[in-house]
Amino acid sequence: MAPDGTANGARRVYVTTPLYYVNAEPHLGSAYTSLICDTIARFYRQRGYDTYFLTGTDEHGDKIAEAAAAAGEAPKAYTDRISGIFRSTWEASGLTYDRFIRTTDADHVRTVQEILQRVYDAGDIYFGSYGGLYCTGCERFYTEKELVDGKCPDHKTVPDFIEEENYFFRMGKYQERLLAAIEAKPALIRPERYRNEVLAMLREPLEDLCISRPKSRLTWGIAMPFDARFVTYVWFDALINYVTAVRELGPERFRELWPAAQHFIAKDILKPHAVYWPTMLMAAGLPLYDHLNVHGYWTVDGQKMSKSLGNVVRPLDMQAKYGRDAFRYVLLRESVFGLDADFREDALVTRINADLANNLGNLVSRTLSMQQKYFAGVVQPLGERRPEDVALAAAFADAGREVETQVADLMLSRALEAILRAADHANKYIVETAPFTLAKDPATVPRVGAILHNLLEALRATAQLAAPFIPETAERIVALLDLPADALRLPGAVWGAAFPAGHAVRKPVPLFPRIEP
Ligand code: ME8
Repeated sequence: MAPDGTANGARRVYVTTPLYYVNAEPHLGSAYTSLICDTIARFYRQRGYDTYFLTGTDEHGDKIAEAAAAAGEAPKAYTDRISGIFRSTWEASGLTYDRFIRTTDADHVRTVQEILQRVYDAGDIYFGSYGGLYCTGCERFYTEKELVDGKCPDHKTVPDFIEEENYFFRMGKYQERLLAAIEAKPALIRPERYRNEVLAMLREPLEDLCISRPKSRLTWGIAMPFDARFVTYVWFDALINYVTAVRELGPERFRELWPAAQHFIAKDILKPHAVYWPTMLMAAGLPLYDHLNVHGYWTVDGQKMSKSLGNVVRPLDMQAKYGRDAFRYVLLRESVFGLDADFREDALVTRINADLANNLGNLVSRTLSMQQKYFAGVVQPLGERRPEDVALAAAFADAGREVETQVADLMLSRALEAILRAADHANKYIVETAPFTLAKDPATVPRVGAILHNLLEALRATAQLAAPFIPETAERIVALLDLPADALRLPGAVWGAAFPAGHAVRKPVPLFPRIEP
């Protein structure tokens, strides 16, 4: 991996979420992947990278047709409605995506058909008959070996035996090439545990993939361009969205952005992204994505989240109750990328109080209130730097370096830990330098001004480092400091150069009021 975590060190990154099925509304799981992607996109944008961020909805196939029927709606009306809920939820969550794509969009339908035709013309799609165990929930055939006690491991239902004529993609033909690609680039699929899982899958012979559904059984799909009696299998359709979005930007943008693609998914959809998708790309003559980033699963109070258990966590409810940044902070802080995590509302409250109210919030309010009290808000000269001032600046420089390496490795919780550690250092600096005591003696008042100036720099540095993770808070801090919004851009001003002589900062307002548990 290039040190900056992106393709060949080219300062470009193309971030994608999965296209969520419209058979459910946004919940903790989809919010988590989307928030991670937004954080990564903001992070690289802040560093001046050419960044493109894609999200959207997956709208074809059996599962969606069934959900529409259950809701008593036509598929088109149903998918318009639920897709709209996803879009408005992400907008209300402050996600900075460049496009919200739907698999029913005309440009996507066209791209899928073009790729199908290309692969067909190249001889990698053939017509044949197949009988197998089919899980409607997963929309795929299972081998006996993959089933657990004869049931789908995900849906715990017994798959139906289905035999029919269909089109098949010669996936098996690409097994060796895929293996070689994964071996040649260790970070292609990360973290390593998922790479190993894929390598284990590829130790078994790779079968061809059934990529059509007869219209007699399913009409809600993209028509096969070479045989109108069939629609396209939903995964062969949906995965192509990642190409559709950047292809629409023109050939040059496609060449630039596509090799910088970083897909973010959870482990549930590892096989389609790590096996189907790269082999499809090979057959279509396209380069592979840069990284497949796979995270774990959230449970709620130790249980799988489900409608029937009534424990579905809704992002908009959480944001209304605790605030956008607080919810976002907790999800990013309480999980290690790649591992499962458990969501508990009491732990969320503890985390908000400890990190955001006590540590970060206090630092902001103490600094700004002393600045008001002793100097009517006006920033004082920095004076001669003492060892404790140098140590404070160094703590933020260290945090800055740590944030870079941790984000490149997707360790967002560690990056946040580093930022909060620096903020904690600043709180301790207040205790140790005791400006409130020094302010009582006119002879030491200039030192009070210098201490507070250092603290204002600490606030600016905190806002800058935290901006991709808790963007609204970062903007509020910068507004309280009365600095222009571009103070959040990187690289930032050197320590001591951000506040011109005579600059005044605002009165404090509480950023994160303590929550009573
Ligand atoms: O699979 N914890 O859509 P989907 C963490 N349409 N993440 C979770 C989660 C949980 N409990 N539940 C869901 C599909 N997710 C296909 C994708 S892509 C071309 C097509 C997140 O609506 C996580 O990102 O079932 C997971 O991979 C995704 O939602 C599955 O979304």
